[in-house]
Amino acid sequence: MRCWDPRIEEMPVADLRKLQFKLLKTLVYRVYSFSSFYHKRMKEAGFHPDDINSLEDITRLPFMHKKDLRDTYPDGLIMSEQEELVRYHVSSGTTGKPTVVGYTKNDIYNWTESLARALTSAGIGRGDVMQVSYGYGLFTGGLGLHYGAERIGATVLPTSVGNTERQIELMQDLGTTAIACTPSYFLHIMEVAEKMGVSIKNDTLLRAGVFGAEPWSLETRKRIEDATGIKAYDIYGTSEISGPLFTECYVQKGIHVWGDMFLTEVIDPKTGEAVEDGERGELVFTTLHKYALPLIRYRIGDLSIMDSEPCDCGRTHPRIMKILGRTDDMLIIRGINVFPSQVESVLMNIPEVGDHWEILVDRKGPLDMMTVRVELTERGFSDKIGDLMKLKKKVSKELKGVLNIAAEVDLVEPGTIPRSMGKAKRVTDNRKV
Ligand code: DLL
Repeated sequence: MRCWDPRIEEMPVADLRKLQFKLLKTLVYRVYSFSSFYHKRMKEAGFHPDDINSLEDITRLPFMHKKDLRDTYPDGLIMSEQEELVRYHVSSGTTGKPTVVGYTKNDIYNWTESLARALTSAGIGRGDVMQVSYGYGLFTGGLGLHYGAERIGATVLPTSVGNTERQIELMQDLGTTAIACTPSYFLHIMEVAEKMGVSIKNDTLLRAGVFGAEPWSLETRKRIEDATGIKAYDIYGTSEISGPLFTECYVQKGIHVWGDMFLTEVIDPKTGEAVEDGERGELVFTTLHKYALPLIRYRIGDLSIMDSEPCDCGRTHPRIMKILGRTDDMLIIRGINVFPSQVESVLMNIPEVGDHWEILVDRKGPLDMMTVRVELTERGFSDKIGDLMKLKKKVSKELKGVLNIAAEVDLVEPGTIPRSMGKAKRVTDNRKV
C-alpha cells in the first residue's frame, strides 16, 4: 500500500495550511477557556485567542518547556477528567522529575493513526511480522509501535527488550520481516546473532527496521544496512507529544511530521526566532489534536532541520532531517561545542572501529579532558603495539578534523563497552558530579 490515508497525506499544501489554521484557532480557544495554566500564561503574554488571524500568529504565543510539565507534576496540565483517560505513560525521570502523559481514547486512536501512516510509508503492512523490541510499559516505544503495527494489519511479535538469543530464535522461527528497537539494541542483536552463527542477511526474513528513540548517524545506518541487507528507517517522537509518531518514508530523505496533527516550528535556540527551511534549529511542536494533554509551542530540545517541500514520495507534509542531538546533549569542551552525534559519524566511517563507543569527560585542574573509548572489531584488534598506535593516531586525527578539539582516544578490545537494551548511554560527564 502506498499511503495509509492519501486524502490527508497528499493534501495540497494550501489546504493543509487552512486546516492547520482552523485547528489552531479551536485549540487556542479551548485551552484559554478551560485551562487555568494556559489562561494565565496567555494573559501574562498579553494574548487573546482573537489575536490568531493567520498561522504565523502562533509566534505571538509564549513557548512551553519540559519544566512546565515538571512544575505541574503529576497532572496539572492534563485537561481531561480522569475517567476520560484510558492510559498514562511516564518518562523515566533520569534527568529530573518524571513527566506524566495522559491519553483519551481518541488520543490513542490518533497516535496509532500517525504510526499507521508512518509504517505504511516505510513499506510495512499486512503480511509483515513486526517484532517490537522496544520496552513495553511506562516507556511509549513498545505499546506505541504495537498499536501502530496492529492497525496496519501486520502481525506483532511483542518481544520487548532483552533475552536477545530468544529474540533471534523467534525472529527465525516466526519469520520476522520488520523490527522496531533502538539502533544501539539492534547493533547488539547483530552481534549476538553473529555469535550464534546466525546471519541476519541469509538466515532470517528481516527486511526492514524502524530505529529511533536515540540519536544515530547516517554512518550507523550504512553499517546496519550493509551488514544485514535490511532497510533501516528513522523513527522519531517524544512522550510529551504522545510517543513514537513519525518515520522516514521509503525515499529516506527526512522524517514526515504530519501537519494535520502537529504544527512544527524550528527556532534558533538562543533567540527563539524562526530559522529558515534548511537551517538547523530547535524543534517546537504544537499539538493540533491531542485532547488530554495539548501542548502549545512546546520546545522539545531536539535539534534538526526542516524541509517543507513535498517529498518525492508524493506526501506534502513537512519533513525533519536526522536529529543531531538535544540542545542539552551538547558538550562544551574547552569552550568548543561537541555533539556526541559528530563523534559517532567519525567513528562509524573507520572500518577497524566496532559499533560501540563512549565519551568520558573529566576536568583536570582548569582543563576539560575528553576521552573517546572506542571498541575495535575483531579484525581491527591487533596484538601488535605498532598497529594499535597507528590506528589510535588515525582515529585522533579524524576526530580532531571534525570536532576542532583534541580528544584522548582509548582503543579497547571487542566486548568491553556495556551493551544497551534501550537508549544507549554514550556520555559520562564527570564534571557535573
Ligand atoms: O523516545 C519515543 C520514541 C520511542 C521514539 C520509540 C522513537 C521510537 P522519550 O523517551 O520521551 O520518547 O524520548 C524522547 O528521545 O526528545 C529525542 O531526544 C530522542 N529521540 C527520539 N527519537 C529519536 C531519533 C521516545 N529518531 C527523546 N533520533 C527525544 C534522535 C531521538 N533522537
